[in-house]
Amino acid sequence: MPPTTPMTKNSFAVSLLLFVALPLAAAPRFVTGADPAPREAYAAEQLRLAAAGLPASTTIVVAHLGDPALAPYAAQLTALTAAAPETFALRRVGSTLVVAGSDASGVLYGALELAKELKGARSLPDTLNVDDHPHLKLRGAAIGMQKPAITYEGAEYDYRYTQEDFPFFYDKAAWTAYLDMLAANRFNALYLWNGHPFSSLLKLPKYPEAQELTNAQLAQNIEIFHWLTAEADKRGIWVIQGFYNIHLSHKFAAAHHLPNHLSKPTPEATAYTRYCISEFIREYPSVGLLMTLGEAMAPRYGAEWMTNAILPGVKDGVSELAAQLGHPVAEPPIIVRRHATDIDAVMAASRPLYSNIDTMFKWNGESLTSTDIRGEVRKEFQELVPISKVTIANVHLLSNLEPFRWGSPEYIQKTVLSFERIGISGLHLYPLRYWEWPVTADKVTPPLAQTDRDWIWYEAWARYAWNPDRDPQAERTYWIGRLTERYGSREAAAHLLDAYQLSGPAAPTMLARLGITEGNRQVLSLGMTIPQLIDPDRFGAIPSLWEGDALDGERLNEYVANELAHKPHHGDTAIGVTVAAEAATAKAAAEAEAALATATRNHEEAARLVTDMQAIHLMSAFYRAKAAAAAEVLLYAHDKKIDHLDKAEVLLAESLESFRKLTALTAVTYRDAAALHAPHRRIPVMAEDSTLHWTGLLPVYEKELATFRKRLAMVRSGAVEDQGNTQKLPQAAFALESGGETFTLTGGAVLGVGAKAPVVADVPVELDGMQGIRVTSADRTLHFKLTAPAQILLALVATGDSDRGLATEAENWNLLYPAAVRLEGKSGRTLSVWSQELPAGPNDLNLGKTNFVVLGFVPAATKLAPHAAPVAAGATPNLDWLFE
Ligand code: ADA
Repeated sequence: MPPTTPMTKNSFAVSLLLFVALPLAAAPRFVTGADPAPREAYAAEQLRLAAAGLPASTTIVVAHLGDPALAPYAAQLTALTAAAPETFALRRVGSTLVVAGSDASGVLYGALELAKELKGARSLPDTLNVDDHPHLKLRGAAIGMQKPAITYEGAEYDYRYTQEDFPFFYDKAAWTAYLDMLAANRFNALYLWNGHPFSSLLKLPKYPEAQELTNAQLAQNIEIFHWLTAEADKRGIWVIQGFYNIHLSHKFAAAHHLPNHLSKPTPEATAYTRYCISEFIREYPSVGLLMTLGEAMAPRYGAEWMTNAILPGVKDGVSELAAQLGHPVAEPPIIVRRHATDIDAVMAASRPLYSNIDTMFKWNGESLTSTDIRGEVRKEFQELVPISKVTIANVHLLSNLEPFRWGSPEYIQKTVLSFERIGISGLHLYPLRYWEWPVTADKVTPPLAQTDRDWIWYEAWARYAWNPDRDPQAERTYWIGRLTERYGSREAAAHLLDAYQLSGPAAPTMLARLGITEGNRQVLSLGMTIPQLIDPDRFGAIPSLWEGDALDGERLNEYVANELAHKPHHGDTAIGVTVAAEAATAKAAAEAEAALATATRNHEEAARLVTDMQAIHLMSAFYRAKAAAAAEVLLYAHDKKIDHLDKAEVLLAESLESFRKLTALTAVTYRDAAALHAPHRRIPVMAEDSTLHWTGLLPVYEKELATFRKRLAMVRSGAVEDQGNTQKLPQAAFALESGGETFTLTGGAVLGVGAKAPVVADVPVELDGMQGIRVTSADRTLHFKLTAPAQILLALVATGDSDRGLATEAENWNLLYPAAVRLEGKSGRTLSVWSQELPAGPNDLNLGKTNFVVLGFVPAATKLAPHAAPVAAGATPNLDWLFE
């Protein structure tokens, strides 16, 4: 409340005047429901402000179905039914405006809609006859209570809620503006992500040793979280707190001599987590819970953990709450992610015990790559639909869109239409720069707010989550209207809309056809090296990246194979998408430039849109030339004709020029390329302070071209060197206890059981003769003992999604020897070797559904240098030496 100031004689006179001029007492009469929920009261208040100018004879009725206030209008409201949540109807009946909701949220949306319509109008609308309802049930935005770097005792995702780490969490004015924005866009959920939020939000009296914050900080957090959830509730927004499993309070872990993260349940961790959850439900009954059952916990423990820790915790909380309130309490919905767990087992075990479970799955991984999905990813979504109350598509991380402005309404509309076709009924939307909420990476002081810069990102997703079935022509008019409000002229608005739409598909299509991963291991805008383009598999390419894309097409290797075989190309090819992206983004940049000349408002932001469009264009030009260069290198590998390398040299130089321009531009416009600065970001190079900006990559690409020129000279002179080690690796002792059988890794070795088990054709010298373990147990679990800490060497033997399993679920595996073990068979398929350090003593290895084979163990101290294997006949040739 603003402080009241004593009234002087003069100010009294002024206010009297105002009173006369603005007949406040004569504002419309409001009739609200008998017992309005907080969101109905909030809505009525917004409407009261917007309707203040209407004639005093107006009556405005605001109520939900079943309330006597609506009884006189029953005949006009026959279509409204309580069975359709969040629905509203707006009517004019004589001099009465009726806002009727199927429930409190319906009232909220109806009142906000009418407020928008009236916008201070002085007369009643001639007619008012609106019926509307949402298509997607859950429409949520996410915020990370996480930071660009891992800062808390090396534990991924764990951050304490403190003023130092998350100043925005304590800023009530900023929250209010954000929540108003969400409500205006009809978002009805807000997700907060964190590893272990419980010790930041709860007192946990049973485990005083778990407390991680000062009493004062904890008290402030509890106060602010209650405030936030109540303010959100007023706006129809359900706050949902996310957590990972099994993550413990670090203080609890230390007191109990446990690691901060556990890969399997223990009785202590189960009791502690169960208690945290029950306390959370009791303290914050209206807040939801979103759980990631992996990544720390092995996928196979998901069901056990749900039934022993999570669900009992929820039920304890509900019964304690019921006892406290003296009446039964409904079981709240909980949300389980499909990520890094065996979701079928989890749901099969959980559903008989708890019916209110929603599920969530990543739409295109951690990037935006397509408006629809097919293959395995589609199937995985479809399997969730019948077993979930609500199936939520998680539009996660957007690693390929960072750091530029992105907001193609057309692209988003198509995507939500695909959601509907699949049966997905929830949207979970990440911000474009997740790891550094709430600011953008633009070099602007003070920093820009994401909600402001990326307004169209939020508005478009929300608009189509509410209703994607809208006429494209009408949509164009709508967005031009919105952009006109921002930039002052319709002409500028039309150009800007075209710029957004034209630039939209560039990053999605290029990543799907050229990239390594849809995960945040890769930052598309920083480019890729030639070895990454010609042999993405060696860098851990994830099949779901292109298999999840609904569009048929060819990756670069397939494109080249078809060229060589003189076969026709099909769909979106690696070369085709880059050519299209370069052309479309050139137009996008021209459109944005034209807008700048005609914008009459927000010039500075319009100018930043221009430089973003230019940057996306330069990035596309870089990829166009570089993909073409890579294709020439692959053709050379096949026919050894040097003119391919000559062409590659020209194209590579061209791509470097585009990158140089991109660097010069972004040196002025951006602080960095992507907000994740942790070292598991590896493509194009590992994230370090020096490689976060284009300026750090330019030398990499300059060196690449310089090296290539030197090697090209060698090729021309006929001196070509070979690659590969000749030293055998030392072995570490292990005792296999159960789950598999040992074998010697060498040509002819069988890597699994059964007739279809893969057979080794040849292995690099350093691995030849190692003692490995092939898995024989049905649940694919190995138990073994190590006498000393060792590095385990492992390969994935399944086809299809196997590599994806490792790359997305276990960041602690390192790709050691890409494409090193060649298998027998026509395809000449090669397996990559992955490594990880394991402690001495008993070990337990299980990768869920992923088929693997242990190739051997080497002492922990052995220095393992990742390198590509020598070219084996039939395998994808390794041409790194041309560039490195
Ligand atoms: C990957 C990603 C993480 C996080 C995680 C998840 O491991 O690298 O940043 O997004 O997935 O929870 O889905």
